[in-house]
Amino acid sequence: MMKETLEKIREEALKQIQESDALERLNEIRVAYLGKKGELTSVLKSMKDVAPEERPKVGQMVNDARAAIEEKLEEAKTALAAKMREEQLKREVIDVTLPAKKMNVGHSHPNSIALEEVERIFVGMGYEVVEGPEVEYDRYNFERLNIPKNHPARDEQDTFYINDTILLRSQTSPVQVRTMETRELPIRMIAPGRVFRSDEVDATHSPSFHQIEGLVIDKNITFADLKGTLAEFARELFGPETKVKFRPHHFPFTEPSAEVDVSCFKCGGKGCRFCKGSGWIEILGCGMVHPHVLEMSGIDPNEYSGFAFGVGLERIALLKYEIDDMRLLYENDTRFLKQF
Ligand code: 2NL
Repeated sequence: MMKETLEKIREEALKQIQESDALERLNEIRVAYLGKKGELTSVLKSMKDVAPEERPKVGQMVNDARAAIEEKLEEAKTALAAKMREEQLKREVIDVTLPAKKMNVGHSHPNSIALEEVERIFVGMGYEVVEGPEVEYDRYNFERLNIPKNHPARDEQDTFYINDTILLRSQTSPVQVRTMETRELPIRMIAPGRVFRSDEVDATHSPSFHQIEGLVIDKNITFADLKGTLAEFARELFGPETKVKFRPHHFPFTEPSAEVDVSCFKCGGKGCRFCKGSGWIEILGCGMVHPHVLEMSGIDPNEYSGFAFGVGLERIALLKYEIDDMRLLYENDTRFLKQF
């Protein structure tokens, strides 16, 4: 009778252990069978109903059952822990063959490289690099440069106005005007910086781009000085064989004025796809500073004369690095930038 009961308890316990799939469940089974109020313990408690001569035998059977259940519990626990560990390792698998993330250290922008080159050339000729505000008075941006009210360049369609008198500079000339107004003469300076025009974005236009203007003012400065300076600049920037060509032009702030072409540095002037067959590439505008412009900044045009020029930084960067779309300069994609 007792033996059958024990057999049943033992079988039932082992079966439950076999079927359990969690450590918590194994613990519940331990308590249910081996705990203070567990089934095996209650069998021991009912020993008083067993004949005395039978007691050692029954006691032995209870101990055997307990040992068997404990052993199975231990086995199941070890097996379950191993299984859980294996599943965890599968879940957290690391693919050591994946390429490592590269350190991205950035790169100088083509504009910056081109600007440093231009600055190096002019600093080498004794020029100062001067900077000034990007938000300007229309007085400095237009009036003082001989661009009167009603001039088409002042159109709200082309210039970003903050209010009636303040705007985003459309050129860096106001930096030169401020310098003429405050500094001792002579002046030899370049003014690089960001400028703004109300243009739609396309391959050659942007509402915000960069310009480098140059200004020299001294006694006896002539157009010959301008030609010599820009010819040397072109040779240093595009190579020693580079020729320059001055075409008459009009700017309100210079007289006479010219646009400057350089011989194509790709084909040497024979004509190619790059210079659209002409052999020449336009790079800048220049001229002798208008006497009225000097006067408005307090410089006597009978005593002093000067030349000035303006060049687009993006234009130089696009040409020099053979980039065919200006928009690439503003995306800051390092795959593009690191090519220069
Ligand atoms: C162009 C033309 C030019 C100037 C800018 C200038 C500045 C002062 C006085 C006189 Cl303070 N002139 N600047 C002169 C001629 C041309 O720029 O096509 N730029 C992209």
